[in-house]
Amino acid sequence: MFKKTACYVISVIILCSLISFSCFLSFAADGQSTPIPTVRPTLLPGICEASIKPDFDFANNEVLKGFYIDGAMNAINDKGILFAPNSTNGLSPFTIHKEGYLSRHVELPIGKAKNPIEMWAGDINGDKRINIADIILMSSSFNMSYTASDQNIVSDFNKDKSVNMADVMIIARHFGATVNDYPEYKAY
Ligand SMILES: [Ca+2]
Ligand SMILES: [Ca+2]
Repeated sequence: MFKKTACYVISVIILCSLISFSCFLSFAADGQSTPIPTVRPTLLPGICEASIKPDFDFANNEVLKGFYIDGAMNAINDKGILFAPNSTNGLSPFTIHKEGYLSRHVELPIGKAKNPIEMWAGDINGDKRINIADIILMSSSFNMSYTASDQNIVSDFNKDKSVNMADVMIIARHFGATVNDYPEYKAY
């Protein structure tokens, strides 16, 4: 009788242990499968950040200076970093300008953009296209060199203090293009 009772008690203990262990495993499994909250772009106003640079190779970081957006002249610093408030719909349309460059319209999501915004040099007269009129303007300063650090010759795209064939090659990259020829900007 005693043995039978003992066996019963031991069986109950083992059974309870198995049930407890099973519950623990179930809980642990549930814990693992609980989806991690996804960080989603908020639709509230925020800050967007992106780097802006010419699409040609350059050695002088002076070329990164002078970009600006409408209504926020200081939103882009001298290193070409745009840091600006976003609108309420999650995307902010900006038009980026710089003297001598084709203006570019972009929409930026909130947060730090991965891809730089590339700008095309060559629109010297600012008429939203790169054509022969810009070449004629460039010819007026062709073969011109200068030394003054504060002098800004628009046709000197690579800022090597001289307007020469290197700048002609830069303007030739997108000769014939208008502001509508930029590809859609992908931030990521
Ligand atoms: Ca032009
Ligand atoms: Ca140059």
